[in-house]
Order: sequence, then C-alpha cells, then structure tokens
Amino acid sequence: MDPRTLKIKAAAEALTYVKDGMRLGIGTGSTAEEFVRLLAEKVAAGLDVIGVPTSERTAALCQELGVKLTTLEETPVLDLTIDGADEIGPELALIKGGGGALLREKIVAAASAQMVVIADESKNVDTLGRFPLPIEVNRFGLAATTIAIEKAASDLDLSGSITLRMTGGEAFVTDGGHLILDASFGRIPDTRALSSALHAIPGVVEHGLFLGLARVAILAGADGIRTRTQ
Ligand code: ABF
Repeated sequence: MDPRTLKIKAAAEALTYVKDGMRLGIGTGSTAEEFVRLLAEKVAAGLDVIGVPTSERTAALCQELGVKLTTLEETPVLDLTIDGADEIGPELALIKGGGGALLREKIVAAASAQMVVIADESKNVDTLGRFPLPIEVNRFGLAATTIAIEKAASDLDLSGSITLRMTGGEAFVTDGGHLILDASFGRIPDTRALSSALHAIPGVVEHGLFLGLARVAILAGADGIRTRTQ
C-alpha cells in the first residue's frame, strides 16, 4: 500500500474522535494534512468545530479548505489535538519536529485534553532515536548552546552529530523565529533524563521529545489500522 493511502487511513480513523462543537488542535506534516482534508469535507457537510493550527502551513491549508480557525489566546483550552509524529515509542513517547513545528505542536498538545497521533506503522519503534531529535534553539549563542547540548548528551552516554537544519542554502527558521538543531544521538534509552537535561539549557527553546502527551496512536499498516493507547 502506498504511503499516502496509509496516511489517509490513519487520518480517517482519527476523524472518529472528532465530535460536534469540539475545539481542536490541528497538527502539521503530510499526515496531519490528510486529516485536514478529511475534516474539511465533514465541515462542509455541517460539522461544527474550531481549530488552532500548529503552523502557518497548516493555517493556510485550513483557510483554503474552509476549516474555521481560532488562536490559543482566544481559545486556550482545547478538547483534542490530532497530529503526526516522526517516531512513536514505548508509552507513546514521541519524536516530533521533523516538519519544524515542534514548539507550537507541543504548546497546542499540552493545552488539549487529549492528543491523538496519526502515522503509518513504520513510525512505531521499540526505542526512540533512529530519527534525529529536533531541538529548537534561540539564534543567540548558537555555538554555546550546541556545546551545552553535546555536554548534556555526553553526561547521558549519548553522542552523535548535531547539525543546524538548513533549507535552500539558508538556516531553517521556525514560525517562532528560532533555529533547529537535528541531533543524531541514536537510541535514547532514557527519554525523561534527556528531556530534563535539554530543558535546563538556556538556549534551548524546546525539543522534539513529546513525553506523556499522546493518549492514543493510530497506526496504519498493510494489515489495517492498529490503535495504541496509553
Ligand atoms: C509533524 O509532522 C511533526 O512533528 C513531524 O515532524 C511531522 C510528521 O510528518 P509526516 O506526517 O509528514 O511524516 O507532525
């Protein structure tokens, strides 16, 4: 089955969690975009929901397709966030941020009563870390922050390259105006320890480890849909 079909299947299943009147967090990435397309069809058919987009890209798609939007300022408590992920590990710990929207994604997920993750089965892993961990950092002090991240990782017996994310020959800039470092540490056995260590570094704005946020993961594979819950 081709990857897009799997994404659509996961997105369609996620739609069953959406109820009339809900305040939604709307994720970023190609799987979340399939969800937006299906959601827009339901909205056109009369479903009344309002959404907070996790990126400018998602906001543009929602506007194009007629999904009503609000902001987290206007609507600070959300019922449900539907979003993709780069990896889904034990206890539904996630790596996110491959699409560069991790900060808004985490703020929106944390403001939601429930987070449902949609992905194809290939994103499900035994240990997080095959996918490089995105770390959003302030532009100021980039070199010092990078050294501090290396030191924090080394203290946890982690090592590997840390590269500044680039796009079109220029540093990638997030919607919040920050930079992203992609850290290829390999397997991350203690995600909580790494999360705390990264949060303790002043130049780190946020990182892509989402711990204790997702309650449901909908995984689409060749054999059908599998739902993991936490
Ligand atoms: C967002 O999109 C991210 O946090 C994650 O990086 C990415 C997943 O993208 P895709 O669905 O295109 O694989 O959810």
